Amino acid sequence: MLKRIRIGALMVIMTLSSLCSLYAQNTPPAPYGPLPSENQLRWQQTGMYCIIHFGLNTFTNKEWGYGNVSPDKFNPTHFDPDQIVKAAKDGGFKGIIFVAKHHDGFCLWPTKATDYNISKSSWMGGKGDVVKAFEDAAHKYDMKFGLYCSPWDRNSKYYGTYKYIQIYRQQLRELWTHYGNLFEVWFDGANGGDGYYGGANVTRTIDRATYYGWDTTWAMLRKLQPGAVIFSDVGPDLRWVGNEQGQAAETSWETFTPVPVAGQTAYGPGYVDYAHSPTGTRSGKYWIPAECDVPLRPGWFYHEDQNDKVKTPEQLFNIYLHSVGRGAAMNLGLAPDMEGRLYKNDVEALKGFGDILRKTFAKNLAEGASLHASNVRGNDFRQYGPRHLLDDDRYSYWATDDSVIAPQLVLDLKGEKKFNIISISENIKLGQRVGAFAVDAWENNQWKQIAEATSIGNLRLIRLPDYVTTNKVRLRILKSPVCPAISGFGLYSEPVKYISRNEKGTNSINN
Ligand code: FUL
Repeated sequence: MLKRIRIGALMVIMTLSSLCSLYAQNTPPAPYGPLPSENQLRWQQTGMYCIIHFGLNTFTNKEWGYGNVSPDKFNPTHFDPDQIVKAAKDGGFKGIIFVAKHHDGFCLWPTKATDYNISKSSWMGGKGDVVKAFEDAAHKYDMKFGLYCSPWDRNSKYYGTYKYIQIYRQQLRELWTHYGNLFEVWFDGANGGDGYYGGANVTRTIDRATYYGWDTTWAMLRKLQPGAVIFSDVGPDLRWVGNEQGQAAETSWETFTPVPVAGQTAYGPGYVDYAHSPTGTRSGKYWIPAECDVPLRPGWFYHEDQNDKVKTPEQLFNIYLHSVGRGAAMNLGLAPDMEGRLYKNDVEALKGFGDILRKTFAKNLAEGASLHASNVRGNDFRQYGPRHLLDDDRYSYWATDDSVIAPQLVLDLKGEKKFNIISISENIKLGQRVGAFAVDAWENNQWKQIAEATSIGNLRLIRLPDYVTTNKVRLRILKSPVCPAISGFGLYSEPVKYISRNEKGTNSINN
């Protein structure tokens, strides 16, 4: 009798424990490391946008105005924000950030905080508001809108004192109150130096660690623009990638632990050790992905002698692969000319770039493939099966049991497919998990490795050194501290005509 009870109890325990283990594998994987906020997720989906520099410098042929030029100099003859924003849209961009005030201190909206503003210009009889004009154009073309107002102000006689911080905050308050919902607010690290400063014509240095009181300003921003991400050298939402070539590092983590410059204890915009900015930090303390800014021309502002130095569509596509394709965002600088329009070469370059994007990503050649994973979490194919790699849901994903951290997935392409770009993404709502992966193609009755890379994050695009034709592809996760959660996989073919030719006349792909 006692024996029977014991056996019965044992069976109950066994059933319970197998139920438990089944349950355990059917619960979603635990998130790994810091996670993106809702704003960051939205930004990550935006992916590419343009920053527009248009102000007094446009008319004085300068990159950094000294702060002493008369507002009357601002006099575009055919200002056409629609033409500018539409050109960005044709380039595939999804938003614009307008530079409302650059280092020269000239405000492109009728601010009450300083006289050095557009209302003091005779343009439009002092009734112009360039910020508003760009906001309206963005709205019209269904583009997101963001703003940059330079902390450094070479015009203000108060720069360097607390009074300037009050003025600066007043400017920000106006911008964050009257120009709609901003998707991003931009801050840069160029702080202090020589300037006009109300006629003082001196050099002013500030303590970058304390002068601006960023915590207070950013708290104000969170209140006035709760949907905006904050960009600066160190975040808190997006980090500067550390160069103005638009290049994230080959390994670029979405997480980042900012480190102070040697010999300092604090970090902030303008005083951080930039060595880590292009790569970020594996399993870093914060989710602070990189934004890669790069001007379409050599300079950020318009200069006539750069009209023939506009980047080509192919160069822009390269930048795209090295920014968006490395889990970061691409922020391309546009420079309207003295008429107040984009020069024709710029418009053509944008259109050409947009065409490459549209043609290359028109069709995912992995679509319709049958998928065979070495493991599916809790055998729950509906929830965690590999079919989620090819569906339209950005966040549905293939996951494995917790114990399986190096799984493989074979895609039977149902016939030969020719491609030169591989795309893969993680469900970043569960953090950045994978540390390395490889892709193989089935060639001559065996697997041949065609790609190997490290970070994935929001998106990883790999452009192969040559086109590959195959009917089977294999993804191998090589390194992951926890079970992977992969949400997308794609194979794409870049139209041959866009691939630059080397001297011998054969096609070569610039990686
Ligand atoms: C930098 C500035 O100094 C440049 O003039 C430009 O505005 C660029 C986008 O940011 O920090």
